[in-house]
Amino acid sequence: MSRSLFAKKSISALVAEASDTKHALKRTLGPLNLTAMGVGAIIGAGLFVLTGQAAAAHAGPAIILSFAIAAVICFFSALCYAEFASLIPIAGSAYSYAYATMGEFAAWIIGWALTLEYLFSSSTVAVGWSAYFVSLLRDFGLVIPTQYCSAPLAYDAVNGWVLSGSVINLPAIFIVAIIGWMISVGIQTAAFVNNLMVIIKLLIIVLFIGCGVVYINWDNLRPFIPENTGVFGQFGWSGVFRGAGIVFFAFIGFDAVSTLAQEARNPQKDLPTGMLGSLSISTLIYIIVAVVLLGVVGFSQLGVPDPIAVAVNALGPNFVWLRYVIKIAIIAGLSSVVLVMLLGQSRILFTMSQDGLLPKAFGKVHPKFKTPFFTSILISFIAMIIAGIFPVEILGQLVSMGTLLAFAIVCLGVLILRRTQPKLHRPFRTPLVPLIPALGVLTCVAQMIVLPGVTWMQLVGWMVIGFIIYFSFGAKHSVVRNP
Ligand code: ALA
Repeated sequence: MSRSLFAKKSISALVAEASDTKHALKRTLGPLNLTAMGVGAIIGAGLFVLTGQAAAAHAGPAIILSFAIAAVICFFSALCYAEFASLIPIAGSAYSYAYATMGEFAAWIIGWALTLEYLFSSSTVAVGWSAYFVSLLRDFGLVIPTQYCSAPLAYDAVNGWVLSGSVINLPAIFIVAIIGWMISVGIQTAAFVNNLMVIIKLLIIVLFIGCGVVYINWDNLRPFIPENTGVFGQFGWSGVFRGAGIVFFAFIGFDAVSTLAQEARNPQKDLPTGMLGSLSISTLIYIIVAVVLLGVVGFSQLGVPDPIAVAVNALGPNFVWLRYVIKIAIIAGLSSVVLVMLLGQSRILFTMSQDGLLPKAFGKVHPKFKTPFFTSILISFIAMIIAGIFPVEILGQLVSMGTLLAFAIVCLGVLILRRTQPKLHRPFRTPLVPLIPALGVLTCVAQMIVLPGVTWMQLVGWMVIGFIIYFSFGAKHSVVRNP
């Protein structure tokens, strides 16, 4: 039994499966599309919602430093992802990398953790989308009653889970439904819509920077690291690190590019470009936006769900038009995150099914749309339910937990494979091995340790569900174990 848990798939078998025409997805994505998919997944609620709150409560102007720290941690993982993606360009992403290096059980754990990342982040961002959408409608005099646009469940440290009095978050369900349908009926349509939304998102960010930069009051950025209040995490250096933990969410998504491996025209070269390119673009944007945001408005005013809107208001009456434009663009920008995350989730389950770890229906390609139709519809439905009933903070922390676990295992995988198969031809090589992967593992684990106890409990609960599914189905039907 224990030997079977460590059953590995050879890299050549993995690569051969990807070219199996019976389950072939359509290869249409080039480097630009892949980079756009990365930017589509990365820039979202982290920038448009969390930046202000993390600055106001934890880091002050030094949120700029928090972004830089979170970026460095993500680069460690991205460089490891890039090596694997060029070596094993499979839609299963980190799940497949673990299958090749650590065996089936580790692969299952990572696949299940990735579900926390992709499925739950699409729901988290849909909840952020709902807030901006409701606020935009309100600007036009249309009011959705609060009980139909917020979560019926709430969590607080004292009482645990309680009913909030709301009924359901309808706009969050609505956006997942639309995007879920879009990804189900064709990758080209989805990529086109994503590109459009990414362009809108980038244009508005450039517009915000362009308008805001002349209004920066450099005094707002002093002192750069406000003095600690005496409580760990409230300003000072501990606040900078706590801020980095929060804005880590803003970088999640570059790895989703690797799940599109089987739809990339030249995956070995273009996946590393897509991942590292989109992460670099996003890092640059985050730091510049943070400088402008905090320079225009003092950090103490930014503890709101729509910090960018607060900064635009501060620009004065000449910029009233920008308020509406910004909200519309942010709504588009958040939609693209939901889109790429749902895509990523469907591709992971698709691959797990082909390995026999999930029922065959998950691996079926629709004859006309050439997409994993059943999986796409099913996960969209589940994401709709999660988005409709859960509050955003709980979802966000859970996403970070699942992502960090996946990142740590990928970094560990690079260390293992370099030792076990040093001679493999790696089209992209992580630099400075073992330093970079080792730092990747350490920094991810350190960030996991500081996440709240409740998130750990949820991770354990999630994993227990995963183990039940694995031992009752996956272990019995695994293709590797029962050839
Ligand atoms: N990085 C994505 C966002 O910030 C998940 O919305």
